[in-house]
Amino acid sequence: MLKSMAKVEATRAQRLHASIERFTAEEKDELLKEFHPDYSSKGFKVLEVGPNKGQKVPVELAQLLEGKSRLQDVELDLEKVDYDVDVLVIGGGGAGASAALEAHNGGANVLVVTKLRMGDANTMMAEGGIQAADKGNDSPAQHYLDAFGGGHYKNIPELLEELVTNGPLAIDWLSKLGVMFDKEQDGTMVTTHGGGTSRKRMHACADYTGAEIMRVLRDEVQNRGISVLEFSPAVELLLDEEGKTAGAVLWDFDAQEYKVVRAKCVIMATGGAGRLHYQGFPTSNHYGATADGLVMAYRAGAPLIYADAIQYHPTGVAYPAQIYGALVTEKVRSIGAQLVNSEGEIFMHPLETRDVAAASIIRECTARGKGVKALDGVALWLDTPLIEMLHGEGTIAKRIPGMLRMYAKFGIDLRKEPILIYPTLHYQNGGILIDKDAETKLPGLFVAGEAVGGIHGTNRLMGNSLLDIIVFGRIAGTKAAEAAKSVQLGKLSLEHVRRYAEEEKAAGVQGELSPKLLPVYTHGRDVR
Ligand code: MEZ
Repeated sequence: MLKSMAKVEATRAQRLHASIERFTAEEKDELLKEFHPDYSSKGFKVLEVGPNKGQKVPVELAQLLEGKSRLQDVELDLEKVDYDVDVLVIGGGGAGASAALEAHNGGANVLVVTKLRMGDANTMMAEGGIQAADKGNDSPAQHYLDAFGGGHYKNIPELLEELVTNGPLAIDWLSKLGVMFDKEQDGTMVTTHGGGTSRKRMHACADYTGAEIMRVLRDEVQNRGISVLEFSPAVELLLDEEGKTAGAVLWDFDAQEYKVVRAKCVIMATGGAGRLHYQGFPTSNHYGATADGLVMAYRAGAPLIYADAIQYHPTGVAYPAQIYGALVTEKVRSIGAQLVNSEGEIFMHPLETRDVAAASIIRECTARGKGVKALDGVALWLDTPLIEMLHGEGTIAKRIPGMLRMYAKFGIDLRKEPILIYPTLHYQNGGILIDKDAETKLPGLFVAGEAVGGIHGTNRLMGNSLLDIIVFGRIAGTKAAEAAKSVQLGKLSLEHVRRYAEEEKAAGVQGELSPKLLPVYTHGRDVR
């Protein structure tokens, strides 16, 4: 490792202003097919039951989608309703909070339920920024083209249009609520590039963007007096006799008992799946990211889209072990750090889109044998001292203080030495299919945030996730509150869960108990 680091140091000055061509479309295609984990034949299983029967999903997700309901052998009295509300929001991250605020604005009686604490979510861990085309040289149309190309032209056009046209409004809404975006002396927003952007439209709060947004949204939910139940994950959706969404069953972690919520509309905002560790990858995700919303919605009949498209963030921590898999924000590259192999060579443009960058790093470490041994695997260098050579002393402390602090805890000063990285499981590009009102095929079920599929095609660009949680969170809240006004619910039912179990039995599949709720890190021993 030290010999290779010496090569990085020796080549730094000559690389300082070096530029490298982006890959051509053909090169990208080849690279992805050969090296991106989404193309692995081993990592996927074809579903045998449910609305996406016949389509492939990661094996770990299939285990849950084709799993056994936690309520399968439980006697529940659905006449005994513990909470009766207009709008139930499942999930306490940025999408859930935004949805709750707008549903509350719409006059609905809102209940937010969350598996861990309010704000324990991937939103909190988002670092580099939020995209919005609000500068003079930019436009939502330009933003659309960037995201459409990055998503391999598979983004659902009407969802992408909602995302980009609402971008400037989302920044304005957040600013007015109190989010402190980085500004120039004259008050204009500081904006930077991200992978695949043709304009500088990444707005940031240093490298704590998600934490700052979540701080403000959580405060606002609390200040409005919106009811929040923490440590109360939903385990199954409830439908009524006509098949309309009618609430959910919760598991109360403290009381160790099930609770019944009747709701005229439900907003699923349960986030991602990083803690399923697809193909053995580490993850940048928070502890609760176990695809619970996908499982519940799928079992109730809502189709998924692009559930086989997973995002591996190119720069996860590969060393030291204590923060293995944690996120090294893309902003580090956008402000000048280069990806460098064991020989001190640059091998790709630093701002390729994430799928291409991850595949290129994997190729360098495997087929080309130019990785650096780190812990039990191989890694590449991210040459961070270049940042201050380009922009002057103090830039790192000002622009990426979180990164500086994270590494300093382990005696690594990234102003002076490069860091070791490797792709980490970061985001599910796919999820539950919605329309532009954030509603699924299941009447009364809305979705927002990472649980949604289709907005980003099969590869999301940096900063479009913090944007989508706000845009579609707000849409879901507004539309659910509106819809709730005319909903007449019938008798609550879990008949769909029974029917799904029969379908599984007929197909001969039986995966794990699901939703998973919490990941297990006890080498096979479940200590719960
Ligand atoms: O959108 C993201 O995933 C993001 C901003 C991540 C990052 O690199 O900081």
